[in-house]
Amino acid sequence: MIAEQINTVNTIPNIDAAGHVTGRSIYVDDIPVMHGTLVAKIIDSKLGHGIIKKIDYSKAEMLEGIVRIFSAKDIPGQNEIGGIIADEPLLAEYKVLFQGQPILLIVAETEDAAEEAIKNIIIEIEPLPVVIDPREAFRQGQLLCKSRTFQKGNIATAFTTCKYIFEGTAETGGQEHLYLETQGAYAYPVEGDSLRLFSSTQGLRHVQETVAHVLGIGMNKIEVDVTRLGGGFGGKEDQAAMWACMASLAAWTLKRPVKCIPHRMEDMRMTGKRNPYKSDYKIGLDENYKIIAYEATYYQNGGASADLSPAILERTLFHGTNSYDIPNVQLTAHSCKTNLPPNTAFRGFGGPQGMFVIEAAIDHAAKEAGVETTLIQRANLMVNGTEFPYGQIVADSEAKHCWDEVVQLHNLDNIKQQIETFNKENLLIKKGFSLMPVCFGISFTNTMMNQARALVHVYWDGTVSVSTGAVEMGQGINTKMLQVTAKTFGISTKKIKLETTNTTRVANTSPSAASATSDLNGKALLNACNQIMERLKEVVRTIFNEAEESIVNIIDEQVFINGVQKDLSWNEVVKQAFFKRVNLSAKGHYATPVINFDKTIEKGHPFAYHVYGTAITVVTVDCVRGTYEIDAVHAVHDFGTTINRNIDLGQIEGGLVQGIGWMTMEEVVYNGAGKLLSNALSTYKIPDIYSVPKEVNIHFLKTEGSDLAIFKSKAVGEPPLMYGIGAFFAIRNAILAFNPAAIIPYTAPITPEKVLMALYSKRS
Ligand code: LUZ
Ligand code: MOS
Repeated sequence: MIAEQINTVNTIPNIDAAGHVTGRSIYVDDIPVMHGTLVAKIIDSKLGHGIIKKIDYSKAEMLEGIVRIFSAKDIPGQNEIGGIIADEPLLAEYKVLFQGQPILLIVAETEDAAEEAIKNIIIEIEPLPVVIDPREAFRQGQLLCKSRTFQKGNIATAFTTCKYIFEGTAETGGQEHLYLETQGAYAYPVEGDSLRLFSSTQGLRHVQETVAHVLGIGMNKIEVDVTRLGGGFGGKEDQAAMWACMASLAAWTLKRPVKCIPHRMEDMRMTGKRNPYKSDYKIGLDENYKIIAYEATYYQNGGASADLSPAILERTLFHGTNSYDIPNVQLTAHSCKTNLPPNTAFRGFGGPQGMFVIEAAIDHAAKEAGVETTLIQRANLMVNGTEFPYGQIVADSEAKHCWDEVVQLHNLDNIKQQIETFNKENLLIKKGFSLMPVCFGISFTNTMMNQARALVHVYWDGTVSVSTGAVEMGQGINTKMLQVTAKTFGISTKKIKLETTNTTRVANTSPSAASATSDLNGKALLNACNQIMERLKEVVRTIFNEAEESIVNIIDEQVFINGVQKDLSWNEVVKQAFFKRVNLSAKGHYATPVINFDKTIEKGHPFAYHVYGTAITVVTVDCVRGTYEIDAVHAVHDFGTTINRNIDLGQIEGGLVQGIGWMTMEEVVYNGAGKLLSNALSTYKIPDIYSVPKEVNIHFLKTEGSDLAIFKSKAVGEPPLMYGIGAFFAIRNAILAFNPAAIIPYTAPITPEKVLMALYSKRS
């Protein structure tokens, strides 16, 4: 019965779909504005590093339509923001550390007035040297936080026993989030020196507490409300706070409604992106290509302040060995302080950066040893019972299962044969392929963050209101929460309304991030629904004079006792409960059990479970032009028991294409002065309909799923992004088919320009 219900609920479409295609979905800029709403615009630094000598806005402030110009001195509370380390001034006072750093906030009646005023502001900055390279920052001792090392076995002695040892470097670039909806916030004063704040944020608590600190007041005076986001991808996990602080500072001081929403180019130059990494690796193998030792040092480009970089650094370490079982490992990570906007969370959160390095090391070893990369990959996939470098014992490994299934389903031998034949027959077009295994840990690496709450009201007409701490950002979380509620109550989804995410209904939320939103909020919601359900069952037993052991169910809104249908509907039970003065509301709480991590020894059991998968990527490279196409991606993915097949497939496809974009075409470029050159969609290329794989096949691995996943439906947000790494290696292999002596550094993205250079390069 339960299984059937899951299946019927399983088919529901994303409840936001109709609103999105008809333009009725409400984003921050669609909220009806109050009378007298002002606009806030940020004046940002045009220099990458320097000492502020003079700021003069006296003339600008006198202009028509200008209400007020705020500088650091006008902040009533604390100027320093930052979720992990408070090291980032909201408005720069003495120094600027990056181009795009906010210095002043203009509040005006209209945007035009603000633009006019900007021309009349004088800011003098004495330039200092700009550092944008993480290795250079490291040499200068510029670090954002303590460096960390994960260790297993003993690499020093292990390397002495290896038959093959290879060393090299690997680099991955940044990535612009390019959420369709830019950052933004709208704030207005309410009674009691309080604020109501609409923010495009993944993390309501962080916005609420940051605004409270900046204003020097309690969190209880700030109500944050989120309808939905037009995408986040990590870019609004912490960085939404800055825009919220700007709108709030003005609204609270002026006692007027204020909107602060940047244009695309302002958003692109002022916000941080995925952390670029430069890394060193050393890999040692025995005569059977078993990896005996692996050493990596990661230089993370953190930007000018810590933001989430320390946590991202940590996840790089957690995923440094991807899906491989390696007995001796040493991974060291440095978070380097550079004169760039603070880099931040981006789908995968440092995991992809770490995985690229081990894949590069394995590919390097294979090419030098003269064997196929896939041979080394397959020979080292982990199995249950082995230990991750951070101490967690592998208990749920589907690594070989996924690999073998995709190899068999898509007949890898046949693919290889076809590619070989094609490459023999074509002189100037070459194909290549790769396999990319993925193992991603599910839970915030910071154990404390793995908690959530939900508030459910059953109104006495039988309709239901659901609030959770989850933020809908296009990933379909509201649809999944609707399914959890409908299934638990045994009622139609039509009876249920998903409310906005709001700090007065659900407090102290963790951000919707780490792929953990459905699990954490779903389990909290399940807990709330079950509390109400137990009370309703008691009401039913009373009505029918049934003993406590009798089993009450509600299926399709009808009451069953011990499997026998009664003449009593959901609506009637709810009404009866209300008459009997039974509480029809509940607050659910969930904290992931089992998990722990001890940073002093860098060991523990940080993840509730892991998600596995393997993708085969096939590409075609035009060896005259350096352009390429992704022919196909075939993946076997571990969904557990999915509760919504189509939404999960959408997450896989979106993640995959975003990963391919990061690896192949998205190139964040700053010049030596720290100026963002890829500052618009004309200079920053993301995958479009023409650059997606021609064919995508996603297979659902048949597994049970984990009890720590909501209804055993495993987390799906971030893991598929890493399939995109396969595109890099497939393109690299196609280039080698054209020119076996090509020099192709492990430097992503592998743009068409780089492909062209590599095609005609030669090892000396
Ligand atoms: N955010 C965070 C994340 O604060 N901690 C994490 O472990 C994490 N992982 C993935 C994405 N966002
Ligand atoms: Mo994220 S990188 O899960 O906000």
